[in-house]
Amino acid sequence: MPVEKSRDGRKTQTRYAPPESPGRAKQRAFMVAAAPQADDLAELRELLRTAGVATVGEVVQVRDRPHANLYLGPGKVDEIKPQLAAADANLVVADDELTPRQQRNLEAELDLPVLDRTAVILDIFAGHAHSAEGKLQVELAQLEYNMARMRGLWTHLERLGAGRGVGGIGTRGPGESQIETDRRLARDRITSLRRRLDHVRSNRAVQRAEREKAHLPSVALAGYTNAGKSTLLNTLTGSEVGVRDRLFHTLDPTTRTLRLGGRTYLMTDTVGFIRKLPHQLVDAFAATLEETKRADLLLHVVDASAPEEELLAMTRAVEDVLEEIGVGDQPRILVLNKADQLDDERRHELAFRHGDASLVSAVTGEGLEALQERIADEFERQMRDVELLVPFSEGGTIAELHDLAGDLDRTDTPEGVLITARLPAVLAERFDRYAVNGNSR
Ligand SMILES: Nc1nc2c(ncn2[C@@H]2O[C@H](COP(=O)(O)OP(=O)(O)OP(=O)(O)O)[C@@H](O)[C@H]2O)c(=O)[nH]1
Ligand SMILES: [Mg+2]
Repeated sequence: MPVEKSRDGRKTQTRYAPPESPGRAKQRAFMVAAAPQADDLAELRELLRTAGVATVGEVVQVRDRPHANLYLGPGKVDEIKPQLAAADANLVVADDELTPRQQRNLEAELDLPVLDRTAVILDIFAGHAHSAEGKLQVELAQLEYNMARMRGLWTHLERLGAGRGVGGIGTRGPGESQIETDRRLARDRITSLRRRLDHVRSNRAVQRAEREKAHLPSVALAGYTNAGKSTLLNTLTGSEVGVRDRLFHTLDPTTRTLRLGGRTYLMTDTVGFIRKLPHQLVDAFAATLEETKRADLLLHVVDASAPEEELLAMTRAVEDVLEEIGVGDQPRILVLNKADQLDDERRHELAFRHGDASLVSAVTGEGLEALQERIADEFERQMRDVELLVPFSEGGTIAELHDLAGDLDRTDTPEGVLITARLPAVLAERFDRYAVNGNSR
């Protein structure tokens, strides 16, 4: 074994691996996909880039559905072997979630580690989770993903054991019992994670209940990952939420206050969506997306610099998940972001195809004033005129009304403060007990 001296004088041993040549990525992934139509795998490349993996080649096999045992057809698998060698790939990544069997067989055939899209996404989430809840959610999703694979490994070993006579009457193969133990440990861990998540969530429910007591009208930003949701939140509310040209930068919902026309709103930034979102994550993040469900108004943010077909696919992917998690039919505004990236022709096309959308740029500020007016209008449409008599002792209520109504008329009378204002209908009910002669609508 060669012994080298490192620069600080300590001796280091290098095992097998030759010294890395500078600038050469450690993980060199070759991307494969079995898809009904040709695809350029740009999104998988972005996912890998976000995960810190270089891509050195790609093959898409057009077929109705993936091969049950191998994902790609056997002929295709033979065909790519020399390509993998030529590209010097040390990792193969499939653009779909593989069954444990597909993964195992493909690894055996290609003699390289094989990962799938779900594993890449889970890895990114694991790297980006900061809050206690986010970390628990990601660990839970990872365990559930691994459990399925362990089960595959387990039946695999069982078969090996049976075939080779490992074990014997009444005994279990050592591999098998180890995996049984691992599975039991994983199950215990899943139970404990679920319990802790419940606890964290009930805390968040308390916070939310408090916010709801304040009854500020709320707006949620939802949309595909990298669409510019956080940037928009920052520009509109003057905050500094993290923004990066990476997928799934935001995992935890962040709420800020937004002032529009003298009124206060709450605006929440949420986790981004992606096509073929691993179902483990949909489950894990359903509670986080609860914020989206509870918002009075939804801004669906789309990256308008994408080609039309991709834009439609991204929009659909988001709508599908929203539907899946049971987001009802609360009012939404489609926000086409990154307008600064568009030429005149594309602007016209967008105006023609998505006439009711707001075209904005969170970076240059273009269109934001109009968007703010639209937000205010949405709430205005559901406004009620109220006339209230609030006792002097209830200063808090008066302050709250100022916040909610922006402009209001107040007259001091011997019985208290007489207030006339326009309030969002959902909030107006709260003040019914102060109503003078019933509130007019
Ligand atoms: N040119 C341009 N770039 C933008 C605009 N808005 C956002 N970006 C860029 O798009 C990238 C993603 O922005 P984010 O705000 O992090 O996107 P996000 O939707 O929050 O993404 P996730 O949190 O990953 O889901 C960043 O590099 C931003 O600078 C825009 O209006 N114009
Ligand atoms: Mg974000």
